[in-house]
Amino acid sequence: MSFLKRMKEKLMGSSKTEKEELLDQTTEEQEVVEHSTNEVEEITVDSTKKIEPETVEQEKEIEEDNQQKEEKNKRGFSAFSITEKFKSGLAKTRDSFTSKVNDLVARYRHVDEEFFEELEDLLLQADVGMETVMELTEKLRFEVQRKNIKDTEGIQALISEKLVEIYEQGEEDITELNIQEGDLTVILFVGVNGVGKTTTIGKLAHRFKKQGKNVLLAAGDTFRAGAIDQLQVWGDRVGVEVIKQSEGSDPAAVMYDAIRAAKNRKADILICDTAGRLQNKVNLMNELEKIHRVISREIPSAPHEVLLALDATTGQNALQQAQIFKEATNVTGIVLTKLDGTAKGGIVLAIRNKLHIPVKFVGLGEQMDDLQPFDSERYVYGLFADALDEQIAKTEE
Ligand SMILES: Nc1nc2c(ncn2[C@@H]2O[C@H](COP(=O)(O)OP(=O)(O)OP(=O)(O)O)[C@@H](O)[C@H]2O)c(=O)[nH]1
Ligand SMILES: [Mg+2]
Repeated sequence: MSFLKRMKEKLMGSSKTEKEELLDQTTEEQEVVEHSTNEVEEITVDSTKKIEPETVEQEKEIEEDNQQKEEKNKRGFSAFSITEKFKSGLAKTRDSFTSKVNDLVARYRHVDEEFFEELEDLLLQADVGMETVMELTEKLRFEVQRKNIKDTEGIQALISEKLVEIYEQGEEDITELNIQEGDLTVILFVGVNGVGKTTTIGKLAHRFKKQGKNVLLAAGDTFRAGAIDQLQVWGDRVGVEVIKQSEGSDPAAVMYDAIRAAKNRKADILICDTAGRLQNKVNLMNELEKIHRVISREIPSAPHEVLLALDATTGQNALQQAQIFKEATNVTGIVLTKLDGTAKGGIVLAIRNKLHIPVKFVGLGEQMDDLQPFDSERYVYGLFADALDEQIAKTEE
């Protein structure tokens, strides 16, 4: 099936995975409002709530709005659907990168060498990375020749399809977490200061809880003042227990306690926070090794996932961090945070190509539901949404 057809299915909510994932989503979206006093309050927004109209025009507007909502519900496509989240989370990248691509397509009516060269420049500016750019344009040149494509109209669909191919590299299910069904799964988070580890742990705990799992958190960042409290705030917000010791204690000892507690409480998932200080590589290796050792002494197959949090807004710097952590510990996946905060969302592709570690989740905002499993098709759709919408509409049923 072509990329456009698959995307159309995802947008219409008729594909199996979309439906399965929608079951995961609550129909009511929860919004978290953080007050300046640091108190946290949950507000439930009920999308079905009726607003009383004051004028005839208003009544008409509301009716149209309700019709649209109904239409979307019939298609199993809520306003907060996953695809929409990717689309809005990638708005900054789309605004800068994609509008330039659209501009390029408008300026060059015909696909020629100069068009490819300018396209390469644009991709490099979006942090896609040299290797990926070269691989992409090579594939494009080949397809253009094979299909005898002459003009640039609609080339965004071809670019999208090839980007997905490059990302997937023939592998399937690369974003799946290694979950031990019916047994305890231990997930360890690593990453430098401020990349979003603790926030992501909170969002992930929320996600698991919605799936009915029994979740426990381990406050392994005993180094930074306030880190334990910050995790506790998330624990309270999500409604999960946090296993902690006092500031300055040995993180490995916290892990030991947490695993014992998780076993006693028959928890399904234990998520462990760690300190973000990036000292020299030897210290980092020693500390992570110790944590690792304590965890696997209690459960030989654990940790089942070591997730490295990287901040998308740091660009190429994120790649260097990943390299260091990759050497220090067995990173099984990447969580790319703050993708909504950068215009250089192409970094996802560079990470995949350079590090060969799959991006398992992306952070698309600061709300609890803004952590999404990475989906290369939705990501690429998010990059080119407007141009693709037109072409998707043209594809036959
Ligand atoms: N816009 C946006 N902000 C995010 C996202 N993820 C995290 N943040 C913000 O990034 C900031 C740092 O997040 P933390 O979770 O404290 O980072 P950390 O890695 O635990 O930091 P340390 O504990 O200092 O190592 C917070 O203000 C978060 O709200 C995201 O996906 N999008
Ligand atoms: Mg933290």
